[in-house]
Amino acid sequence: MSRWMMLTITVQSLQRRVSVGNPLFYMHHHRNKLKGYFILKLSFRYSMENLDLFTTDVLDRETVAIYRLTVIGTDKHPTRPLSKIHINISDVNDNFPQFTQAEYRCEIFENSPPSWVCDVLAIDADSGSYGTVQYNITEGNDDHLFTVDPESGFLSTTASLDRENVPEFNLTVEATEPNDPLHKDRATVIVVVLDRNDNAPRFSRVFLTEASEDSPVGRTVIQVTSSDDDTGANAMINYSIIDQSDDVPFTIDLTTGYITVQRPLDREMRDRYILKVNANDSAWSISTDVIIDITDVNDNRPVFSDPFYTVVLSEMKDKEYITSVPENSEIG
Ligand SMILES: [Ca+2]
Ligand SMILES: [Ca+2]
Ligand SMILES: [Ca+2]
Ligand SMILES: [Ca+2]
Repeated sequence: MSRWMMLTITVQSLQRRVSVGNPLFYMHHHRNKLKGYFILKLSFRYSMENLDLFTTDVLDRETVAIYRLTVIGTDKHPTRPLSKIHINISDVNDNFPQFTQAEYRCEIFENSPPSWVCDVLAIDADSGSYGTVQYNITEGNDDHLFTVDPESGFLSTTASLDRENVPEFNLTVEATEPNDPLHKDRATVIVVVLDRNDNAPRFSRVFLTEASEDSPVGRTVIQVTSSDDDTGANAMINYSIIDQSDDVPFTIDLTTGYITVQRPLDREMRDRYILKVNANDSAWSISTDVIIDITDVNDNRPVFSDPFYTVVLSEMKDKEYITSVPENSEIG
């Protein structure tokens, strides 16, 4: 930016035609006819008439860096160019670096070796050293897991990341002019750590329950639950009953883990089931025992051990205990 600029053009052939105070000359800018930016004024110095060129407003090199002006006489030959003036606007450091975005969102998979994450870019409209930008991470990088190339703005990791430890980083990057640290801009870089299936499911507890032997088919006896530190599909668990040599009267729901009665139970046939239940997240597989004790209900009538019981009775006094009859039924 240059406030007032004066340029003297001596146009000898014009001297006789110039009269002070009249609008004798005008300027063309080669591109967009910025007529208002310059004005020519007549002056007398060293016994000569001169044309002085003045600016009428602030110039901005970052808007127009070069003016190509044509001076045309207006008295007799209006269209004949009398002089051409090229003006290069010299730069001053009047622009700050500016990031192209206030916030950058970047993604990287966890467990990746140190690698490129994304680019940040700040632009300083000035030229040369006035427009040079240096990048730096100023906040959110306490563990030095990230680095930014000071010249290119390439952001990369220095170590592999663990999504289960820190799923997202919030970095502040700064773009500074090396020669003027007060000329700077800041931006936020959100680094989202993408998940890999690097955690196996874990069962939530020991699974031990009782089921009454008259439980109807379809009744839920227990729910097998598990957790997985991963996220999304990497934490989707499928359940199944495995390694069952004998046929078990239970089934498990693939996704909910509900174990339900599949066939009628009979405690007198079998009073305990130990199911081996598997949990699978498509990469990892774990299993646990689920113990189901079958509890009794009074579902057996008493049965006598002998078809006949013979006792010899003498005359009874009043009431008298005669004998006990063994019952052959099982508990119940
Ligand atoms: Ca600058
Ligand atoms: Ca400038
Ligand atoms: Ca997992
Ligand atoms: Ca993971």
